[in-house]
Amino acid sequence: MVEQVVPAVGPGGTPAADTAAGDRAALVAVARATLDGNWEHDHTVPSRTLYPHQWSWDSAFIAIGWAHLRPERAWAELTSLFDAQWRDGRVPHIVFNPVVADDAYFPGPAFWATTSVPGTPRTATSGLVQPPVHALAAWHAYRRAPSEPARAALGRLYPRLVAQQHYLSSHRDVGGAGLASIVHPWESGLDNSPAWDEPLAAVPTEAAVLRAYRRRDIVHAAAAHRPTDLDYARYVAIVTAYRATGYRDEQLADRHPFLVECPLFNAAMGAAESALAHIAREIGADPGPHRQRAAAITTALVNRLYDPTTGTFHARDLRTGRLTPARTVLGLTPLILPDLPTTQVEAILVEAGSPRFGLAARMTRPLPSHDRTAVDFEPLRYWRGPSWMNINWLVRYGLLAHGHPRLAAGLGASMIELAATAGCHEYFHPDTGAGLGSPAFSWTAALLLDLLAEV
Ligand code: 2M8
Repeated sequence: MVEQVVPAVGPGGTPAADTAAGDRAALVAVARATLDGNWEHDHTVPSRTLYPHQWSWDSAFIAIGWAHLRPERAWAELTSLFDAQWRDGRVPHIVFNPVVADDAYFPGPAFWATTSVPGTPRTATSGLVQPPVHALAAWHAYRRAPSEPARAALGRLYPRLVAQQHYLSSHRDVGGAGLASIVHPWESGLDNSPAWDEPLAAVPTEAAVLRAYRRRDIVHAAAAHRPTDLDYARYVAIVTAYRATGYRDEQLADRHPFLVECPLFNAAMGAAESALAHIAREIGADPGPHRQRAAAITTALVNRLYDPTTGTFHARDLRTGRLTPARTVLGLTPLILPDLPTTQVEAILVEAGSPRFGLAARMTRPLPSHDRTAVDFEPLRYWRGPSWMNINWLVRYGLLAHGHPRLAAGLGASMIELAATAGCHEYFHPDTGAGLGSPAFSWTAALLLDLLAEV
């Protein structure tokens, strides 16, 4: 059954679209109802139907929303995620809820088989990671609702955030240039982005893999909005290869079929060091090493992933050594780095303001996930065109960090308008603004709350 599209509903059951777009209280009520409905003991599921477990970068964005409503849940959210951190420091991209049926989500715990791997928690998890936006989110959540218990929670989280960074910089610097490689499109968070088309096409698949499992995503969402069966076969093949090594990273360079340096993943890793510097100062630790690492990651990102001929950032495929050609919204996200040089900041503003993305002080729709003018732009298929709240929130955060409040205000207003009209959907049609995917999606609600706190 395809999940029903539910309009945003204000208090008393009034559709939010009927209320004034600026009806802040009604929007807060919708966002609160979404987060409350998805809260599960010590974490928030992204969606009750499509994603019934805990997801790593979702929890980071969700914690920001809880900071506005119930700060203790922000810290519970991050703490439960980091309780599943592996001994090597990796924070798994999915933490499985043991009471949810194994076949409620594919690939479920039996497929990942992590509990028999040394150094893993008792709870079943995936073996992959997601963009390390957690330090940035923890610092942002703390600033939204500072208190003594919050500072204590931040202090307990700090060594775990440091271990997360250490895992990425030591185990995942496959290219040897100071950036982390992702080993699966799922690690990017933008799973189906055109940025992965070339490296993914080179992943060998066998016909047997295509038949050996049943997808659950297309039970809850329209198949035309989701990755194709061939994409899924490749996703499964990559996990199977990694799982066969016990999720060890030592031989990634020699054997692994998918190795890419992603602009967002590495921008998040650099921004995490800047956030850790703030956190360290707040809790009485030394911010110096974090500042140095933030500067080094920013330099490596510019050297490795910025293309002066296109004026934007691209992903680098380590199997071919080439930058992938797609101009996706990933290219704009290095703006979250506070020390990004002026040349790249200005280039990103040009790219973002072009017809490809449409950033302006007055704009109707938020940024799409892919270049609107590209032949492979697909307004309905996830991460290949639709607008997503988390990526727009990150770009807006970067605009503020680099002193562009008018552009940030234009982007923020378009984001609020989207949720006011369509509700807290997972993603949105980039032209019509229609809600797509899950109709009660947690990070949309959480980041809407954060935006509303500023208007
Ligand atoms: C989507 O990814 C999962 C796999 O991790 C899926 O498609 O089944 C992505 O949008 C990802 O960024 C997100 O974290 C996850 C849960 O919301 O869903």
